[in-house]
Amino acid sequence: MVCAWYMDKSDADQREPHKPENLQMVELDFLKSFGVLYWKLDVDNLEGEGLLAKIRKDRGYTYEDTISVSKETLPNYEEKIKSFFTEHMHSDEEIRLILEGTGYFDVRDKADQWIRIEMAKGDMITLPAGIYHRFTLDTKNYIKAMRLFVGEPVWTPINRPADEHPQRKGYVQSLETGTW
Ligand code: KMT
Ligand code: NI
Repeated sequence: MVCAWYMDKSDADQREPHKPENLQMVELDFLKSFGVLYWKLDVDNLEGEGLLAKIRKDRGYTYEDTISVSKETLPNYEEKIKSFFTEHMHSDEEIRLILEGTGYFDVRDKADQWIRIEMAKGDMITLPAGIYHRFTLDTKNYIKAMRLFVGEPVWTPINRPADEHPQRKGYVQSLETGTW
């Protein structure tokens, strides 16, 4: 099962877990209450299992590629790592299925607190359009993920503050109705 927790506020390396002493874990249902969805997939038998095909169909994902984040494989590595960890949102969902390695997605809850989600092989997550979030490798410095998208992909991060952005406004509004 996926592990997620409220982060400490220490300024230690972003790649450390940032678990406070009074650790407060977060359940999947709680993540879902602000639009973050999670699935566990068998990545060694993706087509056989059928769950990815179902998710693609249900959610309209039509595009996919892979990204390998390591010093050796990612062009402009230092720059990318920095921009992944700069708090931002997107105009569309961010969808990632982890194929190899590990890393952390940090998302803001409704009270604007950071929750850290530990991602490893087989973990699939979608972050709704407009949610403030960021990503970091952990101290093992490697992750490979499938990126999915509805239509032609737009990966552009829109850094916080972006409260006037239409998708941000839409997200804040859907937090009140809470249907995902
Ligand atoms: C992103 O947009 O944050 C990324 O693609 C990070 C690497 S995928 C785990
Ligand atoms: Ni992002």
